[in-house]
Amino acid sequence: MTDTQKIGRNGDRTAREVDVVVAGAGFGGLYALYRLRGLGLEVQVYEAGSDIGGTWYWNRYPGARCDVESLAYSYAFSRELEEDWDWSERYASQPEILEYAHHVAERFDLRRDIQLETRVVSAVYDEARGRWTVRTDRGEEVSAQFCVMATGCLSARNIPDFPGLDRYSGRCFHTGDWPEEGVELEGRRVGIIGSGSTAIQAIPILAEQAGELFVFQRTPNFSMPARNTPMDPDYQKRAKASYPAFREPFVSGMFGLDFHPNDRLGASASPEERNEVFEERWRAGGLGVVGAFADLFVDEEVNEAAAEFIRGKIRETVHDPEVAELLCPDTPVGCKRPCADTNYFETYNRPNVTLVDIRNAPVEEITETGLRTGGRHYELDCIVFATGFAAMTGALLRIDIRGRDGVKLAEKWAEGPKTYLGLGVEGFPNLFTITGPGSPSVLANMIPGIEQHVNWIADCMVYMRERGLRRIEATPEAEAAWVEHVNQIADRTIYPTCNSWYVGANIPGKPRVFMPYLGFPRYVAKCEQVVANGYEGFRLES
Ligand code: NA7
Repeated sequence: MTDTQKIGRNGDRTAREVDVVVAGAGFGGLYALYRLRGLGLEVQVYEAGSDIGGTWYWNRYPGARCDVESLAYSYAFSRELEEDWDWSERYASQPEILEYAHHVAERFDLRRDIQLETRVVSAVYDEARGRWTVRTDRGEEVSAQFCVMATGCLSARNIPDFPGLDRYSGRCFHTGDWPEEGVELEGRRVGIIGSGSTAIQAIPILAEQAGELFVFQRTPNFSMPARNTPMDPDYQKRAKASYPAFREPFVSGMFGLDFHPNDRLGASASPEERNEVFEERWRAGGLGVVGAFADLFVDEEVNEAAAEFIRGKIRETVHDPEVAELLCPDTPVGCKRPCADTNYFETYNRPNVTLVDIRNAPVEEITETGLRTGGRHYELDCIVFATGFAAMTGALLRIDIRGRDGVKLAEKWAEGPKTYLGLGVEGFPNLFTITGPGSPSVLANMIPGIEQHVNWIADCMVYMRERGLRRIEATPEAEAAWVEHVNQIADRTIYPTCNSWYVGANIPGKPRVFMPYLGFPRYVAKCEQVVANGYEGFRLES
């Protein structure tokens, strides 16, 4: 028996009762614990990893780095925290972000309510009691009034079902589960499958470490130089002196990101003017080219101008014209997640790097000693899977979540995720999802997105407590209208036109639905309006 269980009056085991179970101790779970504990609630956090940090704990691959400026990719809830933490680079590396998560946990004494190496495996709603029974892979059971799923948007790893994988005798790793002790690659023949933003960060470093590197690319991606630099102390000081004003552009633009959105329309600019703007943003570094014009995501011609500008840069950089062409994407810019890199395209000029185009010749099999594609066998000492995640829904669906009448979340979402505001699900009372599908999540700066969600949930719990309400659930009408609205907004843009993980296209058989909500400020306004109207769209009961 664990300390989360006790003997009931009849000698049976009864689950420990808490107010809230939080699944996940990444940035969402940490802040949820801080806020909800601050309300006097008893909170139990379970974390599958052996440390806190979520995404930034698991993604330890070489080159892992955030492509949102570090000063903006940080919590805003505590002035003291803002003051006492200094970032060392414009874009923080994974170790530094993890260190920041540790600092937050120590500073606010969070660890005592977090149980590590414990995965939530099921959450079942008991309608009679109005409580959730949560079970873990350690066999523990706890009963909670609320469940807060802080399970992350990009945490359920995708390793494609390549034939023969089990007979491979070399070492293989998914970038999202990189060994903590690192991997010795010197002199080795390394293969990496994938060319998304993870691979684009890892490839330049792997190429330096490995004897030979083979990149197996199915779809090329647009990438822009990050131009990362050590943090300028004056810049950091100025930002901190008026932190809310510094953060403002990161939350007020459509994406809540440092795209530095331009109000100007590309359609009314000449080709020369457009190129000037693209060039200026390319030189500044980061993802700014994507925000070059207000119509870049809706006007195909403007988008194509940006695409051709970046293709021009790839052709200038990569010496071998055939390799350069293979690296030029033919999708609209931004339609798949845009990437920021350090020496990505330059890496293809190294003599130890080979680009293998597998668009028309998929990986046929993994053999004992390597990989076969296009009729050729590649001997490899190590295979790196940079093959992404079952984005947005994967981490939720691998938990056996059952709501009212025993309905499984997996059944409810068989045709794609359905939520109200990406916060609540009809049929699943008192269960909240942080940055869930239907919320801006991956199309916004994650940390402000998390803070906004946690604050909304905490305020909702206060509202319920003050009125003696014990149950909150999205109504079917509000949920259906929201799902339709999320898709209507996306359909006005280029987003649904390509096979991205935003639409679930990276996972065979996953329903094709655009999952994130586009427009962080509009979303925040909607959440506020829902509250102002007495939690409109939710049914509240005592
Ligand atoms: P992504 O962006 O999903 O990239 C995964 C890559 O793996 C991508 O290039 C895929 O090609 C490729 N892939 C996936 N399955 C296969 C198979 N079966 N064969 C060959 N290639 C395959 O994941 P990342 O980890 O790079 O980035 C995820 C997010 O994490 C990132 O956007 C940040 O927000 C943080 P495809 O494009 O599907 O043809």
